[in-house]
Amino acid sequence: MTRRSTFLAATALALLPVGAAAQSGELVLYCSVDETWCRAQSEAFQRETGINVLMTRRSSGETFAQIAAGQGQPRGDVWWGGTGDPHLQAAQEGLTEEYRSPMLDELQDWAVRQAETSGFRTVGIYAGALGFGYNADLVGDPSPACWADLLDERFRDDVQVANPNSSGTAYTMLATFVQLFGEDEAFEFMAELHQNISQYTQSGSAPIRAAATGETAVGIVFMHDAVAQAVQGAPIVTVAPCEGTGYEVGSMSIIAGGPNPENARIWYDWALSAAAQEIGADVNSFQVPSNVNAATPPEAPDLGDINLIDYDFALFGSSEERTRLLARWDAEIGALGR
Ligand code: S7P
Repeated sequence: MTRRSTFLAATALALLPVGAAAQSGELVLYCSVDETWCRAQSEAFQRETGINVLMTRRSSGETFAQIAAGQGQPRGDVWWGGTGDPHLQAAQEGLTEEYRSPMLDELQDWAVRQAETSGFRTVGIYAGALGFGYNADLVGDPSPACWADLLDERFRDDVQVANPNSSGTAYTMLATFVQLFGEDEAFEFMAELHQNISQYTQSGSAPIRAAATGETAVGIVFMHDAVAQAVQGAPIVTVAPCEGTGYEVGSMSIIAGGPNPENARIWYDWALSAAAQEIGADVNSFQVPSNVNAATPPEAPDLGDINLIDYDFALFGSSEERTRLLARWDAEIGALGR
C-alpha cells in the first residue's frame, strides 16, 4: 500500500458513521468528469471502504436529464462531478438531498458558496476556467487569442464545441457569452460562430481530443482539458480568451431518495478530503481542487492569472434561466443549417 492509499484508508474509516455496517454494500455513482478519472476515483473508494461502486459516466446535462427522469424512483445515489449549473438546477427542483458535510470547513470559499446557493444540496469539488485550445500544427499566425478570433473565415468548419443541452462545458460557454456580451449579442455571436463549427459534440471535452488528433483546428473547452492533451504530447496550445471568460465550480450532489443513502454520505465526505481530491492529477485531470489542503496540480491553469468574469451561478444555474437559454439555443443556433 502506498503512503497515499494508507492515508485514504484512514480518512475513509475516520469518516464512517459510528456503528454503520459501512464496509459492504453498494453505491450507484453517476459520474460527469472524464471517464478515466471516474474509474480511478471509483476504484480508490472501493479499495478504501469495501463498498462496491456501480459507476456510469455521462455528461453534465445528460446526467441532469437522467436524474430528472428518475424522480420518484431514483436508481442513483451520488452525482459526482460535472459543471455546477445543472447541479444547482437539480437542487432547486428537489432532485438532490440537503447534506452538510463535516468536511465543509476544509473547503475553499467558492465551494462553500456553491453549497450555500443550493441550500446545501450540492457542493463545489473543483474549479476550472473556460477557454479554447488549438492545434499548433494546423493553425499559423496570427495565433487566436480572443473569442472574436474564432469568427475568422480561416476557421471555416474547423472549430468544435459541444451541444449545451448535453454538455456542461458548452452551457458554460453559452452563459459566459451572455454575461460577457449581453444576451442578444451573445446569440448573434454564436450564430456567426456557427459558420465555423463543424460539429456540436455530445461531450464537452471531445472537441479538444479532436483537435489533438488534427480532426479539427480549434476546440472550445475548459482550459484544463486542453492542458491535459498537451501534457500527453499533442501539439495543443491553451488559450485564456482576451475578452475574459467564465468558469465552473464542478460539483457533487446526493440524489434524493437514492437506494444507498448511508454509503452516499460516506462517498461525499471522502470525496471532499484532500487525499481523494488529489487523485485527479494522477490521471491528467488538472482542475483546481476545492479542499484547501489538497495540492493544486502544477499543470492547472492559474485562475488568478485569468481574466474571469463574476459568473452568476445562482442565475445561470436556476431552472428558469437554464431551461430558457437552452430553448433559445435550440431555436436560434441548433436549428441553423449548414
Ligand atoms: O473533463 C473534465 C471536465 O471538463 O468535464 C466536466 C464536464 O462537465 C463534463 O463534460 P460535459 O461538458 O460533457 O458535461 C467538467 O466539469 C470537468 O472539468
